[in-house]
Amino acid sequence: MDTHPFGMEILSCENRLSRFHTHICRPLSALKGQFADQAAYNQMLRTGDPVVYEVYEVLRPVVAGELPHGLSIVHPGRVGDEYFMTKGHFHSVRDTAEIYHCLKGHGLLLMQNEGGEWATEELRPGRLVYVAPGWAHRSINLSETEDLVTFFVYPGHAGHDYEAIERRGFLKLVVQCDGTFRVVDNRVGSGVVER
Ligand code: PAN
Ligand code: ZN
Repeated sequence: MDTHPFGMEILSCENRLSRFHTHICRPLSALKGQFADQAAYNQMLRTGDPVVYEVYEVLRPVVAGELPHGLSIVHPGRVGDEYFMTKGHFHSVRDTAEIYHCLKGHGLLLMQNEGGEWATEELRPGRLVYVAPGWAHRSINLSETEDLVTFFVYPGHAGHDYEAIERRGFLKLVVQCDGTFRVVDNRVGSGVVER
């Protein structure tokens, strides 16, 4: 991989970077078990498999001094009352942070740590969120119409651990209620019902 400095553009109109290595599209079918309303999830899949989010990433060598970075685009939509969102993950190396900078749209970064604490931070254009080391994170699009576009950067040796979230979900769900969003308990996440 090239070890020289480089520059690039964030192409806002097209929601992409002028240079990147990977472009991942996550369709609804890739989020099996993540949305609480499974009947709504299955129903939605019967009529298609919409792209829930996309990621453009500039990869870097897997070492502590590097900074992989990219653009995350969560499309608008809901499964039942629950907004479209990313899978969410811990970093494999727990002691690694991340920065998200919102460029477009309106969303939430939902976070939780292994001690059972949780937090949300709103994402609006110009707003930055610092995901502290040890906190799992998921981006959620609260808009009915607009994409949620964020720029992220994290340490090169962080790695991604999806398993804990896939197994138990997040402690909280973010749902639409009376025209606004609510953060509610995830009864599955609390272990009351097995997913
Ligand atoms: C981001 C996320 C991106 C997609 O690059 O990977 O927003 O979310 P999932 O990885 O949860 O599908 C990041 O947090 N990297 O560490
Ligand atoms: Zn991350």
